[in-house]
Amino acid sequence: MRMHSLAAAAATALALTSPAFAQDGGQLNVICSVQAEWCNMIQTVFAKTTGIKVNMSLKGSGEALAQLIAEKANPKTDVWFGGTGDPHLQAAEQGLSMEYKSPSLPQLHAWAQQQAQQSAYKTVGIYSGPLGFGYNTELLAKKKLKAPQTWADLLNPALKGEIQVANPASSGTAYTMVATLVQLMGEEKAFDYMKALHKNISQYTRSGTGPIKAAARGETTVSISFVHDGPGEKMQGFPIETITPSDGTGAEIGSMSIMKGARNLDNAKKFYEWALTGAAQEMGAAAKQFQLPSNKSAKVDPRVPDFKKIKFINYDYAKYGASAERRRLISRWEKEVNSLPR
Ligand code: S7P
Repeated sequence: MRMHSLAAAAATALALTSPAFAQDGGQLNVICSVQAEWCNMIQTVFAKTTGIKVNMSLKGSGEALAQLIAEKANPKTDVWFGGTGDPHLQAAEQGLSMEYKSPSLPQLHAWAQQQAQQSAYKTVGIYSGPLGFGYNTELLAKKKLKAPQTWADLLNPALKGEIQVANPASSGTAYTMVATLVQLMGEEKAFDYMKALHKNISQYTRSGTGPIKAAARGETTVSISFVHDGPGEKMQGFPIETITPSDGTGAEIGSMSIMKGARNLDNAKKFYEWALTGAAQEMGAAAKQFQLPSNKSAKVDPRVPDFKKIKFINYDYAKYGASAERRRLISRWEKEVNSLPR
């Protein structure tokens, strides 16, 4: 199926509410780590296109990796779709995912191909998105505060108890923040910074998307989040804006992997190839999620953050996607940051 517009993708998905459509192509078990609306859309459209029934389970990246480790001896998942790239690299390193070199790789941006190469083709980039801040414009105005522009701005004592970020032990988003700060400031300074930031944090949430939803709904003033999650909240009418820090930030390479021992391997490969097409990737924006698609032919919605205007660090995905480095940084964060009183 080739869809020509986001609207067509959305319309197709919405039209598929009939339980009567054929599902005789077997089944596929997918862990989906993007937000529910996108997961539901791909579940419906892929089933309609191929006749393959998709059993979909929704989990953030950190939780998804934990489940895949738990089911290693008896794999139940065929494909892991979406979620931050670091845990996909860890899954590759730990032998949880299988090598699959897609013929579609040349159609992808270099960063997505690089994610495949550095995992020995056990994962691939499907989207990218920058880390930054979300802020509730009404709460900021009420507090007579300016929007934060830099990482240092988050240390303003006026923001005490006003910032939410996820817990890096459970969230790929928050681990991206830790790895970004370490690369931006150097490890010692980054930990000093996170200790100071801790005083302003009201809550470390389990999932990475929680803080921007909380900021949108006025439950916190500022969030540290992927900025592509902002426009979807704004479209629901919430007073939320996003910004990337002017002193530099990191980006995720949202990834996809086929799991080793997949029980529905042929269907897993069909899904993987379909999910790499430009048309399938345009469903992200149709489902109000504004990551940059990895297929060069996918239309880029104007609400996708403009990467050319953002100051990026040169994120070392191989180093910070390694299990030992992730374990070390998270345990240091638990010991030196999370244990501090506020
Ligand atoms: O779909 C939004 C998004 O921010 O969520 C994904 C991911 O599951 C976040 O995982 P954590 O809950 O573990 O932080 C991101 O890949 C994606 O951009």
